Amino acid sequence: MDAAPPAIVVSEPVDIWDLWHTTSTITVRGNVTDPGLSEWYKVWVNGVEVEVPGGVLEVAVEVDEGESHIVIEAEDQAGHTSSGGVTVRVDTIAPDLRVITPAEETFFTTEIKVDLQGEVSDVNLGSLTLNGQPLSHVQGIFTRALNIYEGENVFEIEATDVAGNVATRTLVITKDLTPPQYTLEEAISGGEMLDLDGERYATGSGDVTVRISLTFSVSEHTTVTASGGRGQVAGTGDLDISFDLEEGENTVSFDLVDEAGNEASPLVYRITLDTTAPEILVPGSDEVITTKDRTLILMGRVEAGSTLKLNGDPLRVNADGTFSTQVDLSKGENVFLLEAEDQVGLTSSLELVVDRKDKGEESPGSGSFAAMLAMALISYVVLWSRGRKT
Ligand SMILES: [Ca+2]
Ligand SMILES: [Ca+2]
Ligand SMILES: [Ca+2]
Repeated sequence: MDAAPPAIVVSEPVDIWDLWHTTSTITVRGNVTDPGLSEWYKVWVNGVEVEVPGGVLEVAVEVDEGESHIVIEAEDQAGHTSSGGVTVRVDTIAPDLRVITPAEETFFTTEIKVDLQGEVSDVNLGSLTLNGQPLSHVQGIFTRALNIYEGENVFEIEATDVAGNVATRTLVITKDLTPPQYTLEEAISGGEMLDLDGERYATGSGDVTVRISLTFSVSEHTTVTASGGRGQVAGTGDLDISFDLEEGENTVSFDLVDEAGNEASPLVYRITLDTTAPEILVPGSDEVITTKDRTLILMGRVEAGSTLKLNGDPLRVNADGTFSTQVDLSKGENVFLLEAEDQVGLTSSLELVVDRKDKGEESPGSGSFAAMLAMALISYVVLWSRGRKT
């Protein structure tokens, strides 16, 4: 006769109030035996019948987040029932740990302190630490002024719940007080570069765009910005910026800034592009000049900075490009050859023919040729200045 109900013994998990599990699948192990020696008995775990071969109980149970009781029930052939179980605590969710300030976790600064503010939450929050030391919080809100030293500063904030789930935020704050250092290399395409008394000049055919490439070899991560929307480049090592030259003076300034915001002293890059041969302008030179005078004041203008030769001999040119000289005239046709060379070596020439008539001969126009020439030159110079005004 079967007089005793089945006996339930749970060996795993152990019911300890502060033992938390980090998984929702719990393996229940134990023994269910029937001292009454029924031919058979049945076992249920959380209402689901399970096999207990040889009385050995081993079953995986899905439990909810938080505290749950796993119920084990048994019934023998004689109708005796018994129940047992175990209470388990499950927390599978790591703390929600957020850094509100600073806004970025990795950045550069020149500051001596950075304010840390953040928030942590977990239904079973355990500890909160900063670099391994306790970090106090009020209802999950924490604040701390972080001291920042030259170089890299690493701050690890770690929140752990009672089950051992961990959330970590790492701040890498680099303090940098040194502006970027750099060396500069220049290259030109579509033309040729010249150094004239320390000033940069470039020349070309005028048909091909002349382009300058500057390579900044920087000592650290740097952002290089060229003025006038000519480009921006950021990075380490060699940083290239290229831009087209316009005829005349090109002035481009470059700002170099490191990641902490330190600025190198700005580079002002100047280069003058000259692809134009020096134009020689002598009023009245487009036709044969006739005069009865024995001398002629030869006046005109050439590109500033050019050298000028008159029939092979150097002729002084003023800083503004004007020139003037008195020439002797022979009877009949006098040919004057003006040859100009500008600063970049471009050349041009102008031939002037003056016909000196005898005193008795008719000469066209009224007044002296020199007066006519002077008038023409004045109007020409006015026009020229207007045209070149910048
Ligand atoms: Ca948790
Ligand atoms: Ca720096
Ligand atoms: Ca020129």
